[in-house]
Amino acid sequence: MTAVEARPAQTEPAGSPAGLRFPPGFVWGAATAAYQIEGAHDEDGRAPSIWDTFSRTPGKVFDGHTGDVADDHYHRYVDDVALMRRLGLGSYRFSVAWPRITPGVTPDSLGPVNRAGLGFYDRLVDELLAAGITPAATLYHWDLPQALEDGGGWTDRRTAERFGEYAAVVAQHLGDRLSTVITLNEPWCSAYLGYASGVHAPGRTEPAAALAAVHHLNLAHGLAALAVREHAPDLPVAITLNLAWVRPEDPDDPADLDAARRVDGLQNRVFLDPVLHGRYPADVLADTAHVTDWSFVRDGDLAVVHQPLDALGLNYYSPTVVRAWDGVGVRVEADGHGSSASSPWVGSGDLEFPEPVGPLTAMGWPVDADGLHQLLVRLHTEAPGVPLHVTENGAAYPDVLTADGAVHDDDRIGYVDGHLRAVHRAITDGADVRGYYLWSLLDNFEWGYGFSKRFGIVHVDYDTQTRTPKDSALWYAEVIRRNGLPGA
Ligand code: IFM
Repeated sequence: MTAVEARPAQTEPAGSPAGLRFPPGFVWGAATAAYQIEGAHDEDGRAPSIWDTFSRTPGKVFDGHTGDVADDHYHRYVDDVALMRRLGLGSYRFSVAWPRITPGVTPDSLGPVNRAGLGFYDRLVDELLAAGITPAATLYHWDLPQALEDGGGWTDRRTAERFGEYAAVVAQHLGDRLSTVITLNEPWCSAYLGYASGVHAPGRTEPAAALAAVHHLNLAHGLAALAVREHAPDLPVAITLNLAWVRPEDPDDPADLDAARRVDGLQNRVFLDPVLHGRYPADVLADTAHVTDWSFVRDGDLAVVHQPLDALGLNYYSPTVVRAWDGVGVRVEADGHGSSASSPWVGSGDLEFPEPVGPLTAMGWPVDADGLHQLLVRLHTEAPGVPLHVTENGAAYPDVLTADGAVHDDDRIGYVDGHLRAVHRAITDGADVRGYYLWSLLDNFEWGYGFSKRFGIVHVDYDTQTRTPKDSALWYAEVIRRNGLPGA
């Protein structure tokens, strides 16, 4: 393994002639999620999650793999933390697997706390702190206990209630040592990919259920924030959203503009508005009225969702271009009436997404860092006073471990460099961006794509579990050391 020595970050002011420097104290991190890296799927009392069930269902994961072993991080976390330290990471964002913490949870009862499951995160957090790395924990990164899905999953408000209780357990046990707790990761994916398009666990294709899931995820965030504040009052609370930078294909076409409004509503404002302002957007309620009457929103719920935030996390990968459906080809609305039941765009009306234009990553996602700048500036305006963190950003590319024992991933370096410049521009424009977490530290189980897509800055050989820092990891270590980018 390449040795990378951690050195203290420099702290020149942003815009210094010495190069592109970030503000003093800017947090440089990397992120992962439990099911994607931990493995140890049946150890120390862990119960099955919806992703265990889904990945075992033939045809659901592209290469037929599961997260049973993944990166075996559960057993290798000491070495993985040592690697983070050598890279000089200031912070590590990981997620806690709910099925390890209360494996006996049912829709009506949290069940006993599993000390062995908690013990893993105890040890991980202590190891991180000993390495000088601040631990930022996400409470939910998609691995819902299967027993809760059997009772309705996120379509049932009891799941939100149990989530609040689970959040209290984590806050009581780890709250004194975490730097931040993030309630949910990308609830858009949990709701729409899990319950409308069905490409994520639990694989349901029920548009009305997806909107119930949206609300219960929002409610879960609020209940968790309240629980954390009760049990760990000093622990900063955040939520991470994968917001879309939505652009109409033709900004002069009113139909395209309206399509962009509808996508913005379903992806961005249906989460931002209740969390930041305690209300659902009227246009989204109207657009989706033919799918559901939203009667799952009870009196008082929105006040619970609307908790003060100590930070807001943004995950950004690529822009979203949309146009009105031209009457030819596949329209994308999932309206519950059989038009396109496998679309995540519940009640969107007729719209479509043009073929993305390159350059593209291995996911087929266009590379356009402007969206990151635009979204950070928008969040700064919509959530004044709330510190922002880029909690995920990165790219999959077809990496090759070459004969020299390295991975020369210049394309990933270019991607991250461009996006860091966009973050820097947003800071210059006034956005209060405090940190950046690269997705991902390690190659890992990329959900429905299995192990076929590699997002890591560290290559993982899944047969031997050998970790090899890619060129991007060495480059990122240098960015961290300089607290900025070379040249401007
Ligand atoms: O791997 C995922 C992660 O779990 C959530 N955000 C997007 C990443 C890349 O698809």
